Formats: sequence, structure tokens, C-alpha cells
Amino acid sequence: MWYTFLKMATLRYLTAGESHGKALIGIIEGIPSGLDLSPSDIDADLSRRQVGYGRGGRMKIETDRAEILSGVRWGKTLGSPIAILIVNRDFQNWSKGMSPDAEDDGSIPSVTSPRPGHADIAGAIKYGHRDVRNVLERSSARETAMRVALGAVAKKFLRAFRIMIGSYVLQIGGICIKGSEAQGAKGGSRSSPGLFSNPRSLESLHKKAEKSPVRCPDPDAEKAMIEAIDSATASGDSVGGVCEVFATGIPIGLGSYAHWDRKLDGRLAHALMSIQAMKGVEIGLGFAMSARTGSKVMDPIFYSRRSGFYRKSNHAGGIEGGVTNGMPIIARMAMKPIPTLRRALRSVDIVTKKSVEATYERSDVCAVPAAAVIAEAMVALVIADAFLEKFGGDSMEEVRRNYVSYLEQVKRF
Ligand code: EPS
Repeated sequence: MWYTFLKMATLRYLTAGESHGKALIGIIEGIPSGLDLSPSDIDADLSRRQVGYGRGGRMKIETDRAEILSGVRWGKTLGSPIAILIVNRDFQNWSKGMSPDAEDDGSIPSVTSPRPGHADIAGAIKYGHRDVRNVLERSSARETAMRVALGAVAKKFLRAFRIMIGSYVLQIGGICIKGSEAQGAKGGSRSSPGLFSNPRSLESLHKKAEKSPVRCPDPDAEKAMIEAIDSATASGDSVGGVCEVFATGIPIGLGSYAHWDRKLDGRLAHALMSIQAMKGVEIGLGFAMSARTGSKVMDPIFYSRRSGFYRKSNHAGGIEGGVTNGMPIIARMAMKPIPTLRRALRSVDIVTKKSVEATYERSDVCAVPAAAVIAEAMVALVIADAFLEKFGGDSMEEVRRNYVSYLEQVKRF
């Protein structure tokens, strides 16, 4: 019952659609009127999500494009819900197997040997499905294409207030970039280049990542990561990794300490953990903070008339007490290796209850670079919600007026 007191989001969104169904659908509600928005703003991120060394064969079938069905007229948002559609090209191969029509029932064989690590067995039991495909079609990472589309709308909104979101990969298959002992690779303490970087160096890490097939800003590590992916492919295995996402230009005061569900770190952790295959999220220095003394990881406060209150380090990852402190937001995610394996693990047939090999569905060997782009979208959606919560308005002009007057107030503090 206590969940019913959850903070109502200012910015709400919903996705629908199965991986091999006709299309993915998304609706985002709460974007003010007067924002310039075109499908190309969205398609750029959809393309970024599709790339990455180690991605599966589906990426050769799809060229994801957004069709805006509502909420935008002549290139500007109306303030009404924005509906987006992404066609699944692969549906042409699944028109009977994923048809909504009863007469197509049984047109393709059922999947009855669940894959360890996916939602397969838990989902089949929960929803009473005798065909695991009824689970995997929705639990598939294909759904993240629409999250990226909706996140691109949120990013476009935030860019109007000079808030920039980016990402890069810190570790794949245990190979870390220099300056980041990402947990799980070498164990022990962890740091990250993001925590001691000013916005410009974060953006340069992002720019380097954009040119890398594994979104890695460190060319030596990139090479070793690609070798790790190749070796996993050769042995019918898969690899996971760690990616870092950041947001710059964030004002002090988003989120709140006043109630658990308003804390921005908690909201970010929820959003990021909800991405397929995520098994860990940290804000700032994260777990490594637990092994150090307070004097080593709190960020001392300084002041100057030009910059106001500022810090020289960012162990907190831009959030203290659930509230942004004006430093860049830094979050990191630990992604598990893709559970679909060519070299299948043992499973049990849900009909015969006999021990079998887990089914194989076309899949990626590594999707960490894509996860970084998806994480950008989820961070954008959370920050846009918190931004509208604090500076809300029905039009971009009204939000801007609210934001500018708040910044004046902060300067006078
Ligand atoms: C993916 C779409 C899926 C998978 C993959 C990523 O398409 P298909 O099932 O047709 O190959 O390739 O999904 C997973 C690895 C997963 O575990 O769900 C995508 O669009 O990102």
C-alpha cells in the first residue's frame, strides 16, 4: 500500500511492444510546448544504440527510425503526449509467429527450455506461459530501443538548458581502461576518470568513446576488449562489463532529501538498474567509498564570487543527500554477460521436466557499448523529470523563466 504514496512523476512514459512483433510504441507525457523536436533528434541515438563490437545479427536487420505520431506539429512540441513508433523490420519473418490473431496459434514451435539468466523460467511461471517465447519477446533488450527514443526527447529538452549527457565504457570482459580499476576486473578499490574530471574532460572522454567500436576512450584497452569479445565468440560464451554515464550543467537543488522517493540518486539507481542485464549501479565512487575513510572521500567545499560554491573533487558523483550539488552527475553500471549462450548451459524442459540444454536465441556476445547509450537515455529521463518537478511549466518559455529566476536566487544565496 505504501507504494501508492510514491511521488507522481512530472514526466511520465510508457513503452510497449515485443522484440519480433510489428513495432515498438512509446508515449512520453509532460514535455512542455515549444520544444524543437524532429525524428532526426531521436534517430541519432537509435543509431548509436545499434552499434558496438559484439552485437548480434538483429542489428543487421534493423535500422531503427522513430516515427512521431502525436504531440509535435511543424517541428515543435504541443505540450500534449508525444507518441513514437519504431517498426520492427524483422516482423516480416515473424508475421505468423508473432501474430495477434488466434488462427495463427501454433504456427511456430513453442520454446520450452528456459535460458538461465533471462526472465524465461520465472516469467513463464509468473504469467502461466507454457511457451517461454511469450516471456522472452518482451523481456528482450529490444525494448530498450524505445527507451532510447524517449530518452532522446528528454535529452533534447535538457540541451535547451545546457545540460549534456554522455557515456563511455570502463571495462569489458575484465579489461579496464587506464585510471579505472572497475570492480570485478581487478577487484579491490575502484576509481573512475569521471570522478576527477571537469565537464570538458568528461565531454572529451565521451567524444573519444563515440569513435570507438566498444565506446572505449582508451585505445589500448579498446584493442584488448575486442580480443576478449572475439575470444568469447570463439568459445560460444559472452562478456559483460562496466560503463559510466555522466550529466554536466546540472544545477544545485534537483531531487530532495525530504522523502525517500524524491532522492535523485535513488531515482537514478532505479532507472539504471531497470536496464536489461544490469546487476549493479553506483553513484560517484560507489562501493569503493566504503573502503576509505571519510576524510578521503568527502568533497570539501570552496567558494568564489565568480563560481559561487564549488568543489575540487567529485567522489559524491554530483549528489549529496539525494540532492544535486552542482557537480557533474556520475553513475556507473555493472552489466552481466548476455545470458544467451551458444555453448548452452543445463536447463529443464518446462513440459517434460527432463534435463535439457537451454535454448539458443540469436543474441549479442557483448552489448556493453549499447548499454551505455541506453543508460544515457534513462539518466536523461530521470533528470528531465526532476528538472520539470522544480522548474515546471507548460511551455519552454515558462520553464526557462522559472529556471533563470532560480539561478539568480542561487547567485544571491
Ligand atoms: C536486441 C534485440 C534482440 C537481441 C538482443 C538485443 O533481437 P533478436 O532477439 O531478434 O536477436 O539480438 O537481445 C538480447 C541480447 C537479449 O538478451 O534480450 C536489441 O535490439 O538490442
